[in-house]
Amino acid sequence: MKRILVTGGAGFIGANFVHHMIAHSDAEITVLDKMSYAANRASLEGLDPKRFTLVQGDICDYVLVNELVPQHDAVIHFAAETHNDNSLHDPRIFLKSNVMGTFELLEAVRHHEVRLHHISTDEVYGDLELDDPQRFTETTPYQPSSPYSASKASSDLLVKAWVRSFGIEATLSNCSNNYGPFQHVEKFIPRQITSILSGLPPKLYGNGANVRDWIHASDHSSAVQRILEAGERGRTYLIGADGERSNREVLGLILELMGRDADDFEWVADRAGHDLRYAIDATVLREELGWRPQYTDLERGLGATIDWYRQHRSWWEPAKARTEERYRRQLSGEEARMAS
Ligand code: NAD
Ligand code: TDX
Repeated sequence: MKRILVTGGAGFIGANFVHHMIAHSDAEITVLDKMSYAANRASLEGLDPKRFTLVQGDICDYVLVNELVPQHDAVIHFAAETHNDNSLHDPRIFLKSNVMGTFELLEAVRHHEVRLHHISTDEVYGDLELDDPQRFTETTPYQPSSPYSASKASSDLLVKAWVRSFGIEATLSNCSNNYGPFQHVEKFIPRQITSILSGLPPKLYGNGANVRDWIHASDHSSAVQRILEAGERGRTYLIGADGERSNREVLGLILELMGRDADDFEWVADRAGHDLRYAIDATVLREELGWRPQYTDLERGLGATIDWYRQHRSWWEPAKARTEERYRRQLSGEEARMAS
């Protein structure tokens, strides 16, 4: 697989994947990214121009998509609106990019007979009780909670329908919560790290008991590469690294690693419809495709991530004030709604 089109490659996981593939394959990569607020050109700086091109454009653009797709051997589809809090305040763009954008790509890979790998999330399965011994598997029924996860579930179902009805050459993966370099400051871990670096208090939603199953973005990349090499057409693979921790525990680790007191944060109002717990069983990927995660020590991974944000202030500082202002607006909108 020589020529790869990576949608959303200027975002967090897409950029990590591009760096991974440049280092661990001989693929030539084109990134198609509309450069939304979540994208950052600096995440792709320094890549060899013989092997890497960035095209600014929208996956909903039929003409552009049909020009680019046939020039490639595979499309790896990361592009999406990805933040749950935003989806609660302005869901329209989530349906447009995540559902209609995926539809445009599906039609293009069908007509041009190009392989597709669709990137999705464990959030399509809804949530688990804290004491549930079950984890999500490839056969767990879909039960999304938020506009974001419903839009991702919709896109997954479109991919499955295009496999069955049109025989497209596609695979899917649903991954747990990622962390690592290049993650936008709106997301939980970078928000807390960059708040501490900016002299602002970290903010914990609800009672902090919600559990997320953390995986380093590099492990997500190696899993996707393995699926590209050996995944079976039409199959879904779950990606996770057994990293379940409560939000309170993760924040506690960040505070400790950054030399702060354990209670040096603020409790804030809970997210509407907040999923309680996600947990992935990645047995199929491990046993059938022989994939193993490498970065499973969360404390070490968080330490390295904190160092990265310390050393890359110019990467995140322009977005920080804007993001905190957006959170303030969302909160006051929520308060006004609840008062009326
Ligand atoms: P991100 O928000 O950091 O990046 C998304 C990228 O997609 C941005 O660069 C944005 O500009 C681009 N994009 C959005 N709409 C587009 C459009 N219409 N046309 C072209 N480009 C567009 O997201 P991320 O965290 O890197 O997530 C990438 C993918 O992985 C998403 O599909 C997401 O659902 C999935 N995922 C994320 C996580 C996680 O923990 N972040 C976990 C599992 C799955
Ligand atoms: O300031 C915060 N305080 C807080 O307690 C923020 C931003 C979040 N939280 C909580 C909410 C969640 O329980 O932290 C947890 C993680 O929140 P997010 O980073 O917003 O991630 P989540 O909602 O779990 O979704 C993420 O993982 C699955 C990605 O954003 C999705 O794109 C992916 O599909």
